[in-house]
Amino acid sequence: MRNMNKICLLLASGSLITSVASAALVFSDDFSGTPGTAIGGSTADIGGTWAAVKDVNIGAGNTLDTSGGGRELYNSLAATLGAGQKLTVSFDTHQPSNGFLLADNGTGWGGVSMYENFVSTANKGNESFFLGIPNASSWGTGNKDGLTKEGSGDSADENHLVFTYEYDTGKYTFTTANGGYLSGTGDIGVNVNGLRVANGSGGDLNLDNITVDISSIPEPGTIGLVGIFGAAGLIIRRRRFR
Ligand SMILES: [Ca+2]
Ligand SMILES: [Ca+2]
Repeated sequence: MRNMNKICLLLASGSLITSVASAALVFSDDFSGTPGTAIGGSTADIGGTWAAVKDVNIGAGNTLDTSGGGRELYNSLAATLGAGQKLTVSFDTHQPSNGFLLADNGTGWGGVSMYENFVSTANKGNESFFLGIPNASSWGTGNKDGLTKEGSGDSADENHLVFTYEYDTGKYTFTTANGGYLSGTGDIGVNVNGLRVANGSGGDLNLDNITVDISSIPEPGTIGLVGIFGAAGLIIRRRRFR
């Protein structure tokens, strides 16, 4: 009976480990600085300092609104995605002040890209995942690191976009607020550590905020087995030394 109690305790501690293996915000910015001041040189709420190749000021509604030209801004995450982990990128959007969410010339684009091996604007590393308006269509993914270039069918300006990527499997999903859903398998083992907001060819986007989360992918099966074998090992050792 005492041994059963010990097994229960060990199993309980196993499940505790699973729930503690938690999520961590590695980037967050809501552009809550003074409207009209440059985003380049400002510090994200979580993450690094925005580095601008083509800068833009904080919009009147505390957003990053690319309206008025091509923008190109970079930032770094507080941690690098690695083995056993899942990346979740979320951002909320509004209609750009110039109204051109979808470029009227059929080639415009705009979005948030996740970068691998990002160091600085002089040493950007690789653009790994493009998330936004890939080419004058609807919210979707770009053809980077195994992602399929496709639109979700949802082109609403007011939106909430969420991208997930599993480091070990390459599996990704992209969802929109109005039922848009894309999924697939991209490259495995992309060491995401930075991001870029950019637009071009007449496309625009208006970002209210961006958050990036890195979480451990729980392996309850493995942890459960470790718990059972650990308990069994303890009991066997206790019996031998009696
Ligand atoms: Ca803020
Ligand atoms: Ca905001």
